[in-house]
Amino acid sequence: MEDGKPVWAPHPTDGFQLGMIVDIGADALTIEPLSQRGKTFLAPINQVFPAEDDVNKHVEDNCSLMYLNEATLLNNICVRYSKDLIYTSVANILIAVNPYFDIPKLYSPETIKSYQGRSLGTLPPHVYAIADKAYRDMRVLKMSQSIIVSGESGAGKTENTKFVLRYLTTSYGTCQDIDERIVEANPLLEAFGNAKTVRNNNSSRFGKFVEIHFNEKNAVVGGFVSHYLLEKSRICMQSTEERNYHIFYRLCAGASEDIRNMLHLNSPDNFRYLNRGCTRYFANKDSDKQIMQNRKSPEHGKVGALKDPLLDDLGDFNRMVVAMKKIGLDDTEKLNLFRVVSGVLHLGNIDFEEAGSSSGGCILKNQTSQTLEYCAELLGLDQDDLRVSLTTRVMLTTAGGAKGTVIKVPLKVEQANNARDALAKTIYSRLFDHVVKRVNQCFPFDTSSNFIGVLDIAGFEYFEHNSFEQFCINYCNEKLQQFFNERILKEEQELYQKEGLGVNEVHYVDNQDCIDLVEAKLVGILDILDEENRLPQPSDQHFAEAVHSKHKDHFRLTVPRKSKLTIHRNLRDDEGFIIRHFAGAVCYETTQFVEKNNDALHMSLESLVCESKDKFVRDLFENNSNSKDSKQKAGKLSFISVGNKFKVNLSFSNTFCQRAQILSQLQCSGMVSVLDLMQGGFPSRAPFHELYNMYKQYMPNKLTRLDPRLFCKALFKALGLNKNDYKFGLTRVFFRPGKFAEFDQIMKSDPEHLAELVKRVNKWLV
Ligand code: AOV
Ligand code: MG
Repeated sequence: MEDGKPVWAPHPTDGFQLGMIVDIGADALTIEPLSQRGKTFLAPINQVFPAEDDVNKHVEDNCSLMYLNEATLLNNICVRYSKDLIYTSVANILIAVNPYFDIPKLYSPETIKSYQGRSLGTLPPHVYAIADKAYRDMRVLKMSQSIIVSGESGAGKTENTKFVLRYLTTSYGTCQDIDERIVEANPLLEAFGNAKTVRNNNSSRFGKFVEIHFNEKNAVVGGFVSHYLLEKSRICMQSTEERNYHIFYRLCAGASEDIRNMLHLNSPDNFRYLNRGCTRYFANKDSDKQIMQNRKSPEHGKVGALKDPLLDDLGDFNRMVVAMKKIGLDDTEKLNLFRVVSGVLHLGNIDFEEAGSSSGGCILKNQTSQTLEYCAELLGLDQDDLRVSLTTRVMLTTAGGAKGTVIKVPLKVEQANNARDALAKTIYSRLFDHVVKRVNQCFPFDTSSNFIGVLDIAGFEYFEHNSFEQFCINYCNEKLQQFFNERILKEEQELYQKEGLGVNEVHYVDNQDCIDLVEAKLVGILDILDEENRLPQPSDQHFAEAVHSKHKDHFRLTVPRKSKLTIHRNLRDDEGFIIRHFAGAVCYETTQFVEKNNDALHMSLESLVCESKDKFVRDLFENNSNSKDSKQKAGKLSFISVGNKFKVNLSFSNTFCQRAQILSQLQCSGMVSVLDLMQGGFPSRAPFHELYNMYKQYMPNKLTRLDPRLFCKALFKALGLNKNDYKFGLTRVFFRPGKFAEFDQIMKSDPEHLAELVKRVNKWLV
């Protein structure tokens, strides 16, 4: 930082502000803000950064700025955002800012065409450029590739994932039918697996890995979707201002009169599973265009409003039906799905009250209502069997003989409520499994050489109240961040070392301790919770105490301050814990952790649905090995850990431009560490033999007789490239940010220019 040059100094809401250094102290600088001449403030030295000469200038690749630091990164992204340029690259990584409205032509077929076959860096940063790089790398390296999308809830992961899929199928597909199906599978998956949350009107409540498969000619042949744990608790309860899965409301809003009558549907207000999240049914009459325009208003961030003008259940229903048709679902299959969805809704309306006898059991409330009848009819069950199974549990006693005797134990009201909800959750999640399976059947492939995979998970979340769902989702994001750290920061540095480049080490925050806190054997929070679930009388409070006592001085774990928990809910301190995640501290309330961690369904209910008269319902359960498992455990109150399922699944290796928030997202995502690395690093690289094969056709014989390493050395010398722009490692050349693209362009320039080049090489060789 030089005298008289402006610097970026911290600002509470904007992240940074421009100022001049007026005095230098031992560990603080005195800064005079440019916006408030005459006033000064102190700023820690390590939080003040040099600014670019022209702060209104912006660059496509952040690495080509003169100064690489978090302040210039933030400013670059914000200047670009103000011009509707939402994509910015940092070497090979793409940053996307959510615009919350459709930017004209940004994703048009013409734009798709323009990115095909173009090297990264030759066109403005775009998610299409990343998709094309993955494709070209797959072709050249003959290896499958993966694209990982990360970011907070609402950041735009799912939207960008869809753009990648559309780009690849449009550009490299040959069978229009398959291509269309890969794209159209999304509206269907989202209908069943996405919901409105406080952070995102279309929040993914499951993780997915979508593979697009290619044949040996590198043309799209099919696709495959793997899904990770759907958030099941949402089926029975939602937080204030949140909704259940889209499909429920869409079906109520859009089903024809006939279907409505057949499924006994009416307004969502009448269903317990829909009317408790406080969001009332609301069919939007605005046209789509108006909806999109609304998104740009400052109100757009308030997605939690009761009557959400951004949701259009009727229109979405119609779009979903079109998608179902396109992927090949016939009317019977469609009706099967709708029937089970309605069955779950009616199941939720079954109420219980105390039996009033000495049995301590319960009976159905409003015996005269048709709820039980509707539910039984839609799910193909016998009414009486359903009633009995919901209010009693079959137990196997082992006393008095090896074989044991079957007895029926009456359930208390609360137990019956739990049994009902467990049944609803199981049915719906089996239905979701079926939807994914069905989707996979619609783009089958016989042979596949390689695939490009896109990972889209539920993003990091922190609400006013955070529960087990947020805990699982944030743990998942913690794992993904670790993958990023390892893949980008650790491996990159190891490579520099191996190739002998002598680049300074960059430090980054390792989050292994946080992951251990969650998943370590015995002492990890997940295992403590499982342990609690196995106790004869598990309690959320006892669980929280156990967590605190096992991790007394853990850097990542603290007891919530009184105010945090007690303000809203009269909770005590010991009914929660705070975890310091990579993306910020989150206070979890442990009420219901135990209940939500248990996926078990009573045997009597399980066998009831397994023997449904409805073949579709029966199949949902039959094709699943889980049900066999729990049959073997007959009688025992089985417990199936949700948390552990999450753990197993994870072993994969809305804001405006509010600057301070964006800054924190950039810091948390590790982008600032990446910048530090890039500052002294060489993000593009190419093995000698690859460069040799790529360019030898243009070069004189004399040169091509050299071995690849010498060939490259000679070529670079002859081109007169700036020595600071590249480095020769042991097996490959490393380029400073943006320099490989420049080099590539020289090499692929017009014939005249090339002839001139060859002359120069010849001259140099002499
Ligand atoms: P997420 O996947 O990252 O959140 P989404 O991809 O669902 O977030 O984006 C949220 C909303 O932002 C979308 O429904 C769009 O309205 C809007 N949006 C995002 N990207 C764009 C874009 N490029 N152009 C226009 N609008 C966009 V979550 O699934 O909650 O973690 O669990
Ligand atoms: Mg999403």
